[in-house]
Amino acid sequence: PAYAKENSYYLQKVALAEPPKFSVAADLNDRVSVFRGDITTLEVGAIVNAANASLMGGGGVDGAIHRAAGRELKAECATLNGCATGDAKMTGGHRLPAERVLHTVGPIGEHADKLESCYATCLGLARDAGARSIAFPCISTGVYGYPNKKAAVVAVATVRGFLDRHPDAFDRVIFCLFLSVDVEIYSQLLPIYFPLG
Ligand code: AR6
Repeated sequence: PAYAKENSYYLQKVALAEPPKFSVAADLNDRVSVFRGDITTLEVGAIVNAANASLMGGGGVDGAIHRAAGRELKAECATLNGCATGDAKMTGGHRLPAERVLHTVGPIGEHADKLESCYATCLGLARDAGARSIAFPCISTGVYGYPNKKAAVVAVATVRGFLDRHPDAFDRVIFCLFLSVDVEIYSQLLPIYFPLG
């Protein structure tokens, strides 16, 4: 996908222990936030679904989204011919409060380039569709087994890279966290990637 490449800089450059140096330091903090809870409750421009290649539903956040959105979502997904790992496809939100759903397929296991591509592709598609806000679950960290902290680094670094290049693309990018382990990890990472200045 076209959006993935431009963010690679941050992934190579940034080591966990070492705070990165950004050209834009302080003015993006108000664009990101953390929400702890169920992503299906969020009234945003787009929520992201951690789907599988069939796009026909499953467990975890995928199951929750399909239950909340209703059978019309599954009917729309059935027209999309599935989705490759690292790519994303968009549908309406149907009965969700969110306007759209970006269905992305995370890697099974630790494949940073594919996970980065999920985040970057969703951001690009949501922006192109006119969404002003987008909420991400912790893609691949459940059933697909990506280690939580390594996945969070990819997530936060990719969002940081995208917002550096497109600072006005979104009013808000939300990391929707479901587990306390992720709350702990993101509360450590976000001040590093989005320093207060
Ligand atoms: N809102 C927000 N986050 C949630 C919710 C929710 N309602 N429910 C679970 N999570 P997973 P994956 C968190 O397993 O690893 C499915 O069967 C969860 O705690 O949903 O990408 C698909 O069909 C975890 O932090 O997604 C695929 O087959 C995160 O969402 C496969 O699982 C992701 O966990 C995808 O696996």
